[in-house]
Amino acid sequence: MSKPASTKADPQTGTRRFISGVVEGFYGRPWTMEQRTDLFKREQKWGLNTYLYAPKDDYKHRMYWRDLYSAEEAEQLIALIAAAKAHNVDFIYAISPGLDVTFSNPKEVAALKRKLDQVKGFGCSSFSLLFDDIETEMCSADKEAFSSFAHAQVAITNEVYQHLGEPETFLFCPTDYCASFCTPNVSQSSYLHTVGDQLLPGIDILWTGPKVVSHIISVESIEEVSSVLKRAPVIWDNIHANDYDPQRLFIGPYKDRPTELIPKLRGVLTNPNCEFYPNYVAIHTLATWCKATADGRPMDVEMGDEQQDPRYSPQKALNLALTDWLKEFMSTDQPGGAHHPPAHLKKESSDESSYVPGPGDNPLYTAEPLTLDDLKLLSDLFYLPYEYGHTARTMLQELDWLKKHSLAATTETDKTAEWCSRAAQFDGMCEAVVQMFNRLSNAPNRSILYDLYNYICDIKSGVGLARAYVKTLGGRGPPSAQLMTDDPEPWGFRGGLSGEFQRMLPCHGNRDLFKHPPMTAVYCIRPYCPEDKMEVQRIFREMQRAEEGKAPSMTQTALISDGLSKGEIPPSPLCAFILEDEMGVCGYTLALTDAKAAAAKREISDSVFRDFPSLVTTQVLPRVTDPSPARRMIGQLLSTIRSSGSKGAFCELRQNDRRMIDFYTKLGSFKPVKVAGLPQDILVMGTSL
Ligand code: GDL
Repeated sequence: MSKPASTKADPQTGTRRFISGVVEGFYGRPWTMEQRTDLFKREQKWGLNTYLYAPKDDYKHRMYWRDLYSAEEAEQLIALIAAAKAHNVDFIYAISPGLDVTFSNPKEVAALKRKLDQVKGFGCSSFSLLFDDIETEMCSADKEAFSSFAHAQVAITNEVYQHLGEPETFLFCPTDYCASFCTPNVSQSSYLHTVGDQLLPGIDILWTGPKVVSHIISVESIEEVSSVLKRAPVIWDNIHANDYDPQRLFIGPYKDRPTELIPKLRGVLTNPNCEFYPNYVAIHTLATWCKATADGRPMDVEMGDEQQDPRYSPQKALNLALTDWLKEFMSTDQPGGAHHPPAHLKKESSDESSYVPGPGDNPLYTAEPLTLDDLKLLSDLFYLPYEYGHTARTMLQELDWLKKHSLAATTETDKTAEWCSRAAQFDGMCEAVVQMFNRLSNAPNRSILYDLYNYICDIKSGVGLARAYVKTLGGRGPPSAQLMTDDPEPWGFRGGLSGEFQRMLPCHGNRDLFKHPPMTAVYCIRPYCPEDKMEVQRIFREMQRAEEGKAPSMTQTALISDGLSKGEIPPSPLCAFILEDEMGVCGYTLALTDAKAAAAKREISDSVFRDFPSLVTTQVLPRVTDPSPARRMIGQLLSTIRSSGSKGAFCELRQNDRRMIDFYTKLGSFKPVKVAGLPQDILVMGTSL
């Protein structure tokens, strides 16, 4: 008898364990049974406990969800479920009926039960119903039977859950599975509220974070959604998913999810790259992350990154993963072992078939073995969806610099010494990519290589073109005219029709990750000083113009806080902060601890000041796409106001300023305040301190 899977309740403490592992939930070719079994072994070795079976393009998971499994398929699934058990991995069988199910038809509910009963008969005891990526409009029969789509989904899910005997693990994936899908937002989403209120408490809910592919998942965002869902979500993490772009692969570490999240979540399942073998890093680093707060203590004091997260350093986790992965690359997966050791290591052999060249013969082909640096470079080139690795960024920056500083004349002597030295360094970096490619293609483990092959070939060609271009700029190599027009081979114009379309779009190139790296933006929050007055005014005017531009016919009601932003009223001492990025001041927050005097001319009822004596105003330029710096800035301001003895603070917002209304709403603490006599276009939001 195998031990119970480890997501089940701990028999000693009775508490449910953190769900951790992998969801095979991507579009495209599903993994093979052999790969899945391999996955279970790894999960067990690395301390992960769950596998969610949800391959989007498997016939009987989604498109033909009603069809029962044939005897042959059943045999395979039974073996797979047994393999998961043998490795102490909880196998969760998911089904996606949402493409065409009629929720109100009892025959449909019966079909769903029949299918899941069949899988239960295969030895599976954990289940999941997925309603992601489906049409949200209900058919007329369902519209008659249910008051909303959420009600329909909840009804069928609760019924199936009870039919299966309330399994210990049962997951539900909502249609609005990330914040960006919620209307108008998470805290006001009626869909999520219905799910949270009516889904039976034993059912857990999947959530991908702020977006489908979330760059950052913050603690605040999880607290917000948990309060609506009335339970901690299980993260379905698409950070390493690559099914949306055939040129991208993600071999960077699990990152930008603070470990403080762990106690606030029910679990994390990563939905990684479609290619099985390159997921080594994705899964290994997730396992390291999950270990970070076992028992609430750092597992390995060495792992933490003092600056960022004391319990987990993505860089160190990556190094650990790559070191282990290298061993796997070097172990042959070919029957009989296909690896040829370098000739000088070959023992003299009497075996007729092993050829040893004679003195005048061609020497045998030898390739150097793959190194850890090769894998670090590979990871840097195929890092994460919102971030290139360090070397990749350097290469792009250098190419950019070399282009910009190349003189019109094309001879080498025209170039400065700096240009030449940087061009030589760039060439060296390109050569390292070629060498990495050569050593990878010699690696004994062919399965890993074949999964990587298209990607490394692609990057080798891309880098090769850039290299030739820099040679041309330096007056070496063929003139660029020849590079561009001389009847090139097809690899000279890459990307096919899709590439053609992309290059024709006006935004082509605007999203270069290295020019707008979301992660490398560094913000500084500092106290306001009188010299900032002009900058604050400038930002205020700029944002006011932007709002007027959106609704030009509306004359704007003057706000008390406008006086603060324009510098007509000075903020209270210590109650003003400035947000700066590399380009300069990009936001501010100002307050009056006692706003009553400033509001004297306005007819605001006294009750507002009784509950919220202080006034705050905040502006942030739209170039600050990351909401956290502004949140932190206002957090600092509120704590200063609190220490001044104030009970609460309010802000005035224009109804058409959706951006700032959204900002304050997402802070969570500010709530709309009813104020008698307020002009219609003004909204007041307040927070108690
Ligand atoms: C999605 C899909 C998922 C897909 C991923 C990345 C969820 C819940 N569903 O929206 O199947 O692999 O995006 O493209 O994430």
